[in-house]
Amino acid sequence: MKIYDNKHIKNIALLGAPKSGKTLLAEDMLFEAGITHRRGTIEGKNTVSDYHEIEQERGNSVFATPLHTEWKDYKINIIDTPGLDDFAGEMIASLRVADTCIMAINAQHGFEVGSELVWNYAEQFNKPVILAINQMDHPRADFESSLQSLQAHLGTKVTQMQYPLNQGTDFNEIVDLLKMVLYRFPTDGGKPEKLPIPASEKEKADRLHNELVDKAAENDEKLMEKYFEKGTLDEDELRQGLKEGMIHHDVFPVFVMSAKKIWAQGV
Ligand SMILES: Nc1nc2c(ncn2[C@@H]2O[C@H](COP(=O)(O)OP(=O)(O)OP(=O)(O)O)[C@@H](O)[C@H]2O)c(=O)[nH]1
Ligand SMILES: [Mg+2]
Repeated sequence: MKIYDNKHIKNIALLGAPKSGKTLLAEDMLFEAGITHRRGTIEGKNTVSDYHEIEQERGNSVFATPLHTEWKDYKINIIDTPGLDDFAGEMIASLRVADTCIMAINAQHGFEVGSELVWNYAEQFNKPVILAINQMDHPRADFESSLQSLQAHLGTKVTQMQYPLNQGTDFNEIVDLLKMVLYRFPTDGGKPEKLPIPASEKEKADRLHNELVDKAAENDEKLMEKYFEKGTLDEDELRQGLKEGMIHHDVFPVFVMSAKKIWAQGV
């Protein structure tokens, strides 16, 4: 493995209510990065992260497990934390060292009691938080009510980056509001096709894209000036504004995914 300086090492903590899908997401991340060559399952008791006997017996994480991968010029440490409050100490220790947090939200339940407990800890550390609405493939997945529950609890800083086109068991399409494309995933997961947004979705996607541009511009005076000059912002400018917003806890971006089918793009 290459030697990395501190600037090129990033710690990402996976947080969320019990059973929201953090361990399975970690499993996907390792697989997608080519670190592993098969994806384990919780039921199969063979995930990389829940390797301890007690975790396999219980079927949930008990310890915060650091996992490692490389991306571009960075070493990424992924820390999979337990969602149960009994093991909150493990999560708090991970929050201390995290550069960014990804908080998994179960699309069946939205922002649930377990999410709130985790959020209260995360807020104390003031780290950037990405919200990932997971389990979009579940028959009871409900994106709109999950998003609304996030907005009700966390307010207008909740920033929609994507929405699913076909939630539920057939889920394989995501409209991405930053890139303004439709991602269609193959049945077994993996790399998606990038397609134009269908005409029937154009109006909705344009409206939500404009809201995203407003949000990005709000966080940076120079960007705001550019926005007034040009009437819009390009992808890099959007990323810059959103990044500023995330650092200052003014933006909590929301992505959609299925850890079970590795349909996560852009998270
Ligand atoms: N349908 C569906 N099931 C999922 C998905 N992600 C996770 N699950 C299931 O949800 C259950 C919990 O998944 P985990 O990955 O262990 O969840 P966790 O957040 O790590 O749970 P704790 O360690 O207890 O906090 C398992 O049965 C998974 O198979 C998903 O995207 N879709
Ligand atoms: Mg877990």
